[in-house]
Amino acid sequence: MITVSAFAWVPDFAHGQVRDLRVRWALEEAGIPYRTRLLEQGDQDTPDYRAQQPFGQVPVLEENGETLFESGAIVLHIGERSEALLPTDKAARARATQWLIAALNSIEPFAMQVATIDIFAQGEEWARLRRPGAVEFLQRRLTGLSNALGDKPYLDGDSFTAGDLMMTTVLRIKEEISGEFPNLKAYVARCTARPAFQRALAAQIGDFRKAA
Ligand SMILES: N[C@@H](CCC(=O)N[C@@H](CS)C(=O)NCC(=O)O)C(=O)O
Repeated sequence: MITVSAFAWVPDFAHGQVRDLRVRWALEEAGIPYRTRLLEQGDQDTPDYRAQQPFGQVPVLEENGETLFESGAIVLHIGERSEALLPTDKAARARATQWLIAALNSIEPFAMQVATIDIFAQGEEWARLRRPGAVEFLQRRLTGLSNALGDKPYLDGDSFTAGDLMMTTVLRIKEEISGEFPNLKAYVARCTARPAFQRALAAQIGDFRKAA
């Protein structure tokens, strides 16, 4: 059975944000069962775990003695087993991959700039000076995304893909900013209303409660 690494404890603000959620969601969409390996403080720095994830982060997916890290790579790997994530049509599959990478490469770094300021640098003078520019840059990227989505239900049209899964998790990082765009707000609501997302979220929160 597949094992996904996750943290036993994170601060409250990170509940529902930790990146194992992406993998749980993909597995739920694909209908593939999994269990979790909950890391206690310090586990991420053991040589065994570092051999699986060089940066000591979650998630790692483990199956039949093979391991994979990076949430994007893992979601694509799961997607190879499920049309619910990656369509079989080659061109549509490439477009789904394109949106997944756009989420990670063109939006997430800018959402993370704002999130990092808000979480780790609150009250610092440099953060007060930097935040408006970081927000403006994120809004510029979100304007491009909002225009590309238009009034379609999903990024590639009528069908949900791995690209939507990843984009949704990235838009949730600074939901109050992505929510300034009505179509992005509705898109996140549409994607997170999916039963697979709801199960994944409940499972992540449930693991934090169990470990508490
Ligand atoms: N690019 C990585 C990022 C993973 C990541 O940032 N994981 C965070 C939790 S959301 C983590 O493990 N942070 C602890 C650390 O960096 O030491 C991925 O998408 O898998």
